[in-house]
Amino acid sequence: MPLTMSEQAQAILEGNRRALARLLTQIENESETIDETLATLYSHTGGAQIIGITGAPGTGKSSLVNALAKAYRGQSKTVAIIAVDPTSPFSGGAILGDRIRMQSLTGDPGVFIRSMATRGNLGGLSRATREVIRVLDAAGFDVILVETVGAGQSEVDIALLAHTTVVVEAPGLGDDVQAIKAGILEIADILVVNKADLPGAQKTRQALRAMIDLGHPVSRTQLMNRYGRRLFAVTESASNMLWIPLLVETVATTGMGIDDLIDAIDQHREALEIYGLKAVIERQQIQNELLDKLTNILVNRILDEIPIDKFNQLIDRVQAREIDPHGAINIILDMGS
Ligand SMILES: Nc1nc2c(ncn2[C@@H]2O[C@H](COP(=O)(O)OP(=O)(O)OP(=O)(O)O)[C@@H](O)[C@H]2O)c(=O)[nH]1
Ligand SMILES: [Mg+2]
Repeated sequence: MPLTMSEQAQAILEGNRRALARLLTQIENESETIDETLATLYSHTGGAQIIGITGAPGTGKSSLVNALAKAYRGQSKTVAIIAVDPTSPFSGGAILGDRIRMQSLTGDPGVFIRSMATRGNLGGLSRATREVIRVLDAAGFDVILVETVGAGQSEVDIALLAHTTVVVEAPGLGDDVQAIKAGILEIADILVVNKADLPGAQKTRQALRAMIDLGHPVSRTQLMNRYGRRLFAVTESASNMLWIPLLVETVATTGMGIDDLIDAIDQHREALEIYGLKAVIERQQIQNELLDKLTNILVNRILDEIPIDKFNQLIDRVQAREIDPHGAINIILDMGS
């Protein structure tokens, strides 16, 4: 017999992994029957440390996540891992590869692993990722590691969802300096040169070091302003925090440098707390989500009022240069009211 909403939330709060997995599937399928469960779980969120791990394909993100998870388990922390693949509409391949690399973690009840891929649009994936993180937070995981392939918007999305963002680079992925994208300094709290055992690691490290030294550190609040409106005021202390990305070298496959990486993540977390930025980040996330949800609802409400052929006629008229797009919007808003 299916569980009622409150039974479902209760089971998840009590650590029932099957109930948890079922809810995550419902989130991915955009099920509309879970609102009540999510509302119940929401009051139990806020305890998890959320760490984003991003970077180009094959740099060793999954191997690093695996090594980090083991290290956190060594500190008796529970760990949830989300592998997000924005480039693939099928999670099968991603799951298979990650399962193999994370094999050593399976069987440990203190670790929970989940893969997600795009079903439709990227916006849907990032919305689902946000809900999945939240449910795992409510389920009581101490650390949530979110792996995502560095691919434009999804990279920025994860930087805005995580407390700490780790950007992974590795030697041997084409021309070292060219392979490093200009935007990463904006989202990276920590830069990792993984595969430090391979030739060329030193070149990669030097290129990143030069970038950090030349770059203009961007405060977290500036980053937020760039990618979304901020409607609320922040304290001077929070807006003054300039964080220069820490550079760490690792060999994910042997565990070399993992302690340094954990140390760097801890330093970043402490800095967020000292400057009062954790609360600011959370406020920004809540605001983004409210605006995002509101936009969705209002757009759908207006579109529901308009017959599809009327909408198509407007597109025809804009294309024929009879009216401009702004004029078309005014007509739509008049029709809806
Ligand atoms: N030599 C060496 N190989 C590594 C290291 N870390 C990872 N690898 C290898 O690099 C390959 C890719 O590692 P993954 O951890 O799957 O990389 P990823 O970034 O998660 O890859 P995608 O999720 O496909 O983007 C695997 O064959 C790993 O064994 C390292 O530090 N040194
Ligand atoms: Mg991976």
